[in-house]
Amino acid sequence: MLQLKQKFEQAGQAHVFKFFDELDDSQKKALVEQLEMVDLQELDYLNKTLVFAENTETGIDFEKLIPAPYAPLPEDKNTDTKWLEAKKVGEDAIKAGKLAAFVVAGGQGTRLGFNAPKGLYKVTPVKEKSLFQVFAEKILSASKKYGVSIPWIVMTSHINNKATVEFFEENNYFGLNKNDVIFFKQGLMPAVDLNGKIILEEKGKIAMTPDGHGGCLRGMVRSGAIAELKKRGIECVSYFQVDNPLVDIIDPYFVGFHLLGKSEMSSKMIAKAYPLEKVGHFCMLNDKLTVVEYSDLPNEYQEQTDENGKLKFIAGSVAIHIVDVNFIEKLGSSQKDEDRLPFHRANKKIPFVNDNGECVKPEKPNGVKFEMFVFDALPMAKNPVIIEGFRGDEFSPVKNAEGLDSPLTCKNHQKAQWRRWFANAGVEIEADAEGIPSINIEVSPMFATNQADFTKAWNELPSKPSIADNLYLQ
Ligand code: UD2
Repeated sequence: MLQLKQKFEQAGQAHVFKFFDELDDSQKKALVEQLEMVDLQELDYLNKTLVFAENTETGIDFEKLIPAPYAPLPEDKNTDTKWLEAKKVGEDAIKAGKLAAFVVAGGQGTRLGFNAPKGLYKVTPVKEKSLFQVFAEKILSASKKYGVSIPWIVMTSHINNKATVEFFEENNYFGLNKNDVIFFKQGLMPAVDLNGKIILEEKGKIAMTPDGHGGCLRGMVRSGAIAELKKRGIECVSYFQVDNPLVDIIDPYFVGFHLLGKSEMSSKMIAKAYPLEKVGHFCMLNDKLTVVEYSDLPNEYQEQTDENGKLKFIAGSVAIHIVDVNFIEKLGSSQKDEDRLPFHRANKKIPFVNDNGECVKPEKPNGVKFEMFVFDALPMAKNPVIIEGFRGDEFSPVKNAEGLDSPLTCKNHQKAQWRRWFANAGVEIEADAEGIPSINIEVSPMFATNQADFTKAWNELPSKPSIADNLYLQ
């Protein structure tokens, strides 16, 4: 205890003990446990580089950025030799049990205004399935198709872990084998005020916030998830975010490109829908693949066009990756700076106790939270591969309560996707100019998760349902 106090004093953080003598034994114990988790050296470094730094700009010379190369979608995936070869390689790896699914679901969904883990949000148009149910059924459907169990890693945070696990329990894991769903909590970082002092949230509690989705790398190592995957013979994971029900989780083409390219981390790019779309940009910087976040890239660069009038930085990063298990293990366990993800700062409103020991809820940002981003692993990856995905089949996130990227747009995009699949199978459903059908429809992942499988399943139906409002195919 004395040693701990000294350490915090030397680091200029002695104030965390300010109310220590007023605490009861269990509160004292809880605070000590929290403090023992803090890496003071790391915090000192972050204060120097991110909190006190005069220049908080990214340091990127935007003039040096060039668009990153990617494998563009061919006219027809099913006749293009390269894509067919990738599909075969991917399918073989999936059948051999080398792939696991991995969702990062530790975020707080503040923008959506939903007061529960985001994965519980009801997202489908007819059956109102939750995001977690959609993902579970996609994984279950693939594991039936390929005749293999596909483990699913779910990263939660200390805030939403309990509610997430309970939701899976209550729903019997949506038909998945309970042993194939592996939860782990992401790490925490102390939050500091604008002078770099750790914030006391209560007299006996410091403010700790989730360490960003990039925290998944060390989280997977520390929690033992990586060891479990290795034990099961898993070689790579299909990484996705909790807010995108359109994601094609088990995509053999993508797995195949990753393996054929001997890549440690691969990504899907989606052509940006409009110049200022809030996605990262795949760029090359000094020969390294880098994602430059929308908030870091000045508008003039986001809007730049080439001689044909096409957006120069068109490749949007939608947080869909295939990552090697060995690469995660290397980065997640390394003590070397060059192998570790950098932290970013985010200014936040963080409740605190004032000098009189009263709890205060600030009106404006009063503190700094430190986060890692998973895409910062790309410059460290060997042979990173990017392939193009078709937005209508891959990406429609639920981020905001209304407007762009909202529950409404997401439902419409799901329905438009299924209508396209129907049309391809020879069934026309009336739609507006954007392809959104006039009737409400839903296709369960258990029926099909892509166009080709849909046509097959539809043709095999012994009796076809009538095409009417609230049609549900399962
Ligand atoms: C992210 C990407 C953006 C683009 C977009 C696509 C960043 C900084 N930007 O933007 O480039 O790809 O997604 O939709 O990532 N999460 C955790 N733990 C955390 C923080 C987040 O698990 O501590 C999860 C969260 O649950 C969600 C995902 O990470 O699944 C994305 O988080 P976000 O909503 O903060 O990212 P966003 O929309 O700013």
